Amino acid sequence: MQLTLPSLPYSYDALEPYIDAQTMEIHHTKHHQTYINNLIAALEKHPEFDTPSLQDLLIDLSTVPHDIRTAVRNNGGGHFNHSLFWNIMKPNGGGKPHGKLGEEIKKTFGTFESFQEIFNTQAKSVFGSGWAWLSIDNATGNLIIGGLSNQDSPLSYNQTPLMGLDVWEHAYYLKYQNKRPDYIAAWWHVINWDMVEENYRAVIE
Ligand code: MN3
Repeated sequence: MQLTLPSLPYSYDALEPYIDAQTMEIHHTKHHQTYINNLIAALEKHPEFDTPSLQDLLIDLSTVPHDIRTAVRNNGGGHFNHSLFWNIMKPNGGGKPHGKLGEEIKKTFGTFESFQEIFNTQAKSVFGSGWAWLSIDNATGNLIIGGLSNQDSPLSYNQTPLMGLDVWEHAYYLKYQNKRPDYIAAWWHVINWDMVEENYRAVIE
């Protein structure tokens, strides 16, 4: 399992003005790093536990020793979710998805705009800390938009995440304060649709 902080594929100020450099740096070097540190500390309590990949760990949390299961759920989820989050953003991103994902979004939600509206509503209505997700429901193969609390990962709910929006206050408070809807609106300008499409293809192909 990769238990080191992944490098960002762009600089901390690359997503300006939509996401500010200070937030990106603290989010990456402090928050994400802390999830990794706490995950390592939890797993060290059970050296006998044959740790699978992070993904497999989150897919089936029931294999995790009981006394560290919550720590693994929170911090393993934090590590996985943030690793995905950095990669589905890029400078000069945004626009609309093309290719198979674009087609599937239209098939499922009617138009890109209605998809966006449902996603925004979900992101705004996460109570407290959590994420909004676009995932594939593994049981049906359908696209699904949902909100999850804390660092829960769609992986633990029989879903495969394609993209997620971190709506913890630490993701936006320095620049947007209490105005989560403004942060959500700005975020659409930095989505890396090529990567979301790649995540989609990895599931369907
Ligand atoms: Mn975060």
